[in-house]
Amino acid sequence: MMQHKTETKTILQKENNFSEWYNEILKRAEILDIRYPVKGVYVWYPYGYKLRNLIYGILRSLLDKEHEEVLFPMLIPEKELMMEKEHVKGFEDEVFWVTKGGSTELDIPLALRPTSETAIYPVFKVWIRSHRDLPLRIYQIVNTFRYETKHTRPLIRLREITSFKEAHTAHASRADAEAQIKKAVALYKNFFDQLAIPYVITRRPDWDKFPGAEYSTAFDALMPDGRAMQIATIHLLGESFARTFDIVYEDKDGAVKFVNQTCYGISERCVAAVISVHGDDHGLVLPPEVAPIQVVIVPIVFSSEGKSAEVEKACFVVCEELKKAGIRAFLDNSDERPGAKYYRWEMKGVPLRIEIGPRDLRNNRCEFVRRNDFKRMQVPLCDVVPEVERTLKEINDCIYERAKESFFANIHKSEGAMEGLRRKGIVSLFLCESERCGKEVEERLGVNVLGEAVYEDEDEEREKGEGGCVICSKEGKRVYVARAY
Ligand code: P5A
Repeated sequence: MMQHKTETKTILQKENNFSEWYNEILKRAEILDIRYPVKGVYVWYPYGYKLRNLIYGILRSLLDKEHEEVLFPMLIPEKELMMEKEHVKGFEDEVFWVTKGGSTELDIPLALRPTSETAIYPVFKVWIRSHRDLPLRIYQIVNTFRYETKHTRPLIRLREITSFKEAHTAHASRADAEAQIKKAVALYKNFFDQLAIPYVITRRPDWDKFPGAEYSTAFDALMPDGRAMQIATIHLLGESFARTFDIVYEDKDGAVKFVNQTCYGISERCVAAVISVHGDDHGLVLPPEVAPIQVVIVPIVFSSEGKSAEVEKACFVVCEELKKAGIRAFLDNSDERPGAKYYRWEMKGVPLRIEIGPRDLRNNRCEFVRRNDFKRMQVPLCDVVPEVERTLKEINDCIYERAKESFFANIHKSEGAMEGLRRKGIVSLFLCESERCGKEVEERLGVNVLGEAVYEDEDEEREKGEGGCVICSKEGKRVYVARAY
């Protein structure tokens, strides 16, 4: 690990050293304990789990407007799992099986859900009777299991995904299902905007869509090492699962029709994105909205003076005022030296630190230190609450601006041939729709084809346009490619 000793702390270098930085931050900020003795399976620390819950709280509040939360079983009978052909093909190598109860072989092997289509849709069949039952929109946040054979990574490529948010919807018509796809895209945009995470939205190429889907739309964020990470996907399932599981409804005119379905998912990769995109050499940098502690108050007492009752009291009063205003404030009145406290709370990404010392107190003020840029400002004690509220908003804006700057600096447009294209970040180039050309680009550049950009908003800059495929020169469309996680 690259480390530089400074007076009070050890700094971790994020640039050019992302992988080590990431693992070290998970440990030092107490997000995830990676010492659990099963590959691809990890333990949430209390602090990490608080962060996870605040992030998922945003997701829940967005979903709850139009979806209802449910909880389906984790075990799926072999027969159900195997019913949808495309779906099985996509997942068969990734399924964990339960084959014994004690020492008895089970009659029917049970799969640990890799995702829950085949657990949920047989139940949709009995829940849905008439057009009045539609649209049906549910979601659950559960653990799912995938026997990943690629390199596993905490929060990013897991064998037990602990925080799999999956939404499943059923509609009367294809148009309704497509409208739901648009809503899901808007919902996810809103979610990642609140996390200050920039992304591209693409239509995945046909050979890379979700098994069983007609098409898949994906959100990709950019990690600090220039690799893209798929942070959300939205799938139009159409009638494929409905036909397999016989999910029908009686329409107004008495006709019996198949439902049209969508599903969309997010995992704890969204937590990985928050950590990776915003963090710096001092540790986590958390958007205030999801920071378990938004403000830490540190009394400044010099060792010669010992503890000062006045300073401690002032700190306590400030902390209580902040809590009363609904701000997650914490008073660190432990015996550690201020330097050690700064180090700890910087590592944990607390957006704002308030320092109060004897001299501040004589002047009826305190000092704010912003985590994102270490900017200091003096604030009258009587203005603390409104100034904290204002500063937290400002910090959020700064974090987001910085993230967007670095994101857009790493999106390149290529006009010409493939040569010299092996750059960091996301590159857009012209490609035809054939799998052969797509795979060749992937192989030659060592990238993944993310797909054609999807724009919901007409005002957004259009990357579309047509040009010759970089492989076969036939008519192609502009698609994004990137090395991917
Ligand atoms: C959509 C929800 C599905 O499973 N069924 C229900 C659909 N889609 S998906 O693309 O396969 O997964 C959804 C998102 O989950 C993340 N993800 C993972 N995260 C961590 N570890 C893994 N092994 C893993 N596999 C998938 C991705 O962000 C993906 O977009």
